[in-house]
Amino acid sequence: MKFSAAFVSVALAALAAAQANNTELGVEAIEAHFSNAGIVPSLLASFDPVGVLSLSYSGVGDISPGQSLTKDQVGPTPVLAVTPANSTVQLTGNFTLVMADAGPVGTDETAGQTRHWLVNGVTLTGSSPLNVSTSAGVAITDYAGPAPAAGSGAHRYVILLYTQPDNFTAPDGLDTPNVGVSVFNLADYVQSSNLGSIVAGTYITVEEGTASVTPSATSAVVTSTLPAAHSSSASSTAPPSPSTSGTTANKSNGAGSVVTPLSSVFVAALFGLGFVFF
Ligand SMILES: *[C@@H]1O[C@H](CO)[C@@H](O)[C@H](O)[C@H]1NC(C)=O
Ligand SMILES: *[C@@H]1O[C@H](CO)[C@@H](O)[C@H](O)[C@H]1NC(C)=O
Ligand SMILES: *[C@@H]1O[C@H](CO)[C@@H](O)[C@H](O)[C@H]1NC(C)=O
Ligand SMILES: *[C@@H]1O[C@H](CO)[C@@H](O)[C@H](O)[C@H]1NC(C)=O
Ligand SMILES: CC(=O)N[C@H]1CO[C@H](CO)[C@@H](O)[C@@H]1O
Repeated sequence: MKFSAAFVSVALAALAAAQANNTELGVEAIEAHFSNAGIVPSLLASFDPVGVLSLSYSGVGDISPGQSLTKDQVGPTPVLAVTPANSTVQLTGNFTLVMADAGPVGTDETAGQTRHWLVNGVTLTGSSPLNVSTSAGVAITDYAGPAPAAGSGAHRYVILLYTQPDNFTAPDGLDTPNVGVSVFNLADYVQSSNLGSIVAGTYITVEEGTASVTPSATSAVVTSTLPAAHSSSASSTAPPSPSTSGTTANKSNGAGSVVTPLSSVFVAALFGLGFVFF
């Protein structure tokens, strides 16, 4: 009886630790996705988000990083929310929302990116997760669903939320609403306008037709190998046997996501502990 009580309390503590760090794991996972997909360092010199950006398309639901979607699926304006990494992360004030086409893996980003969405003065409302609200903002470029040229490969559409400090100054040409979709240079825009750091980000891939070029290979993200996956007692007893997420298959550039659901970590921990104690 003593053993089983200890077993249950250890298991519950393990579950609590695992749940508390779910967002921490999500932050590390998206960092790994951006590196594996070549978004860092070619589009962004670095990427240190302080939260997880969730993206949802009506008719599809929540999108996982790098998920491959069709032109039809990405037609409607998506809904975004931010889950801060922890309670010390304060997200108040104004933010800028950007969606840029980073092209297929291996694209030379110095040539610029097609801008699919740009809103200044975005606010975050509610509590964790915070809704990304564009209603009080200035929509420089309204959301325009990705429609890459047929045969041009799997384009990576990167969605980023930046802090927008008081000294933010919209550069000429992107300082009034209703500017149509066009090519800009994200890095230059961020620097010249005094935008702050990236709060959170994610990306999707959209491909039309069959690619005539073979994109550079990318590797999958295995969340069980990330540091946060080893920071709780639950995952330290879990075997490294991730299951493949059903929604992230990305045949075109191999940047699929491999995740270990926390519940399976917990179940594995239970079995591990049970084996020791009984
Ligand atoms: C909270 O999250 C931020 C951003 O990831 C990190 O820099 C900070 O160390 C975290 N603080 C705690 C107490 O975990
Ligand atoms: C957000 O930007 C608006 C102008 O677009 C400004 O009036 C407001 O003071 C800003 N809010 C904060 C908290 O910085
Ligand atoms: C946040 O968004 C959800 C879904 O769109 C909505 O149901 C909820 O009322 C929103 N909350 C706030 C505080 O805006
Ligand atoms: C703009 O404001 C931010 C935050 O207050 C500050 O860190 C930055 O140095 C300022 N940039 C310029 C060019 O003044
Ligand atoms: C939010 C939270 O409880 N985070 C914890 C995650 O785990 C680390 C230990 O690896 C703690 O230091 C954090 O406080």
